[in-house]
Amino acid sequence: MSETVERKKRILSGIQPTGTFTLGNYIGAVRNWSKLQEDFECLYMVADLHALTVRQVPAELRRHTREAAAMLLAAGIDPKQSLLFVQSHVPAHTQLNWILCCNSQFGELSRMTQFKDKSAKHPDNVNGGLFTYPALMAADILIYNADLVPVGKDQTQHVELARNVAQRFNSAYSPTFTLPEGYITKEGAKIMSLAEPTKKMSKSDTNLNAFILMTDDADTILRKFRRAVTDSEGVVRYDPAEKPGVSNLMMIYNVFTGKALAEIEAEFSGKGYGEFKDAVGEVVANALAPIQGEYARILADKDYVDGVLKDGAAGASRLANRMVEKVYKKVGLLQL
Ligand code: ATP
Ligand code: LTN
Repeated sequence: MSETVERKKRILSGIQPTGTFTLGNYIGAVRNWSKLQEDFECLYMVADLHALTVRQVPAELRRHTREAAAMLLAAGIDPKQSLLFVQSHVPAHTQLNWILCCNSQFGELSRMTQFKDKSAKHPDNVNGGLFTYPALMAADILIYNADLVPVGKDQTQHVELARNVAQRFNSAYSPTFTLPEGYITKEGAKIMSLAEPTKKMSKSDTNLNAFILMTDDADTILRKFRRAVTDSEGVVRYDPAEKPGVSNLMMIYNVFTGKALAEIEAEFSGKGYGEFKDAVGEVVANALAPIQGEYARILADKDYVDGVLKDGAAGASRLANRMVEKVYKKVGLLQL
């Protein structure tokens, strides 16, 4: 990847290796990543440092990190087109992080809903990293001058913060960072929990029926959808406020079939939720099957995955180190 004046727009995104990816991660983020590779210069990252903001079992974090990389490759990230790397393999991110921490305000960090949610979820471990999480995420983005950041809706607040920090730095020193924008698809920007459809589907949910994992087999997928919480009306109708469960399932069906919501309503008019849920389960199982095949194949070749990550880290480091050098100079750190 060379930096020319007339460069393609650049994309950066990341995902935490906090567990196996869910259908929410796939629909909201990962599914779009491979599609963007043609038109953009893409960097995709396994955000292992961010995962440490919640206590992790070391051996599991290591395993999940490699699995995350394998899943991204299975989902269509092409290492010939894009850079795929692990966050901690590019130390420049943490070097820039400190500078951005010093340019982030306590007030703005306190307003982040993810911080509030995760503090409530882990009241015994409200650590400094959890609080400054968005400054590290800003470093991930700004270090590459990324133009667009494809994420699910829950991450828009963090991308906004990165933009504000960039703007603040640029005006305090001199134009340095590109102002990034979130890139959020209309469909499936927020897939909800199957057990509590007013909450986002999350891979760290303790209720195993809340999510579909990318590695779930067809029977498990069908079973989880059959159990999905709906309502007592018995009509397949899109109304996220009144019918969050059914609307969530309709959105998932829409993503994989391309059928409009009105078309889905017509298709299941007069039919019960049982038939509808089975139809959703089937399209999801069919969509995931080829990815799962690829995933098993790729994961079995550890050397290949590690080789991709090494190349990715080398390519990303070249770009990132240049930016850190520039920033350190601008803020007045002595260069010898
Ligand atoms: P955790 O449960 O550990 O917080 P998570 O499942 O929320 O993890 P992240 O690693 O934080 O996942 O997010 C990776 C990407 O997936 C982000 O772009 C995020 O916006 C997106 N994403 C996560 N959950 C959903 C969801 N339910 N619907 C749509 N997009 C989602
Ligand atoms: N915070 C993100 C993961 C993440 C990320 C990034 C996303 C870390 N660094 C940079 C986009 C750009 C999350 O999904 N929770």
